[in-house]
Amino acid sequence: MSILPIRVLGDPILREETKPIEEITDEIRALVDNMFETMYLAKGIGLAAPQVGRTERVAVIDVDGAKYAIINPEIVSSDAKTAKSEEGCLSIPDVYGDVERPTRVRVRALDVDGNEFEVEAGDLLGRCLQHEIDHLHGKLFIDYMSVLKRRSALAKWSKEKDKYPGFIRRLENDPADDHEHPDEEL
Ligand code: K1U
Ligand code: ZN
Repeated sequence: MSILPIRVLGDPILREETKPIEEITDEIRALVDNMFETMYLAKGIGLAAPQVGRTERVAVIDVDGAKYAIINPEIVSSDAKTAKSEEGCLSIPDVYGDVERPTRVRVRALDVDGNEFEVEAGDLLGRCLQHEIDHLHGKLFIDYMSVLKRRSALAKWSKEKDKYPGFIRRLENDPADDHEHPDEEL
């Protein structure tokens, strides 16, 4: 498996609409595996394809062990009630802000075997599903912030962004993970 570079705010791919996946190939399954590995290393709870430079409609999520790969997801219903809570984004490191969203959503998607499933969720999982599906439509959490709060979030980002030349965030593997395991073959 591989750790994928993460695209950060300013890379135009984060603003593009994704393309539905017509056929779930082994290459798509490998992409999903690599996205999970990248998300875990980045200590995120979700990751969408545009964040790793891909235009396919797929995202991965793991909120407290509720683990999903969502292919061609759609929100089929959302609660009329909304709630505000703080969000972050692996593509806008160190910037946080409150986002108001429906408290619960029902999402229909395909899994990696092409089977349709639905998940209904509130709390952090419901919020994460909405955040990831937004990514698949070129929308970012900062788009929901008030003009003043977005301005201050972007001011913070303008101090951070030079750390990411070419709008690329390269994650560092923990060197402790690189030591050879005694049972591993050379
Ligand atoms: O898509 C992403 O950028 C991942 C993002 C997802 C997300 C965070 C917070 C609310 C909704 C969706 C992250 O995982 S950023 C990391 C983070 O802020 C976080 C990590 C663990 C628990 C809560 C937030
Ligand atoms: Zn994000």
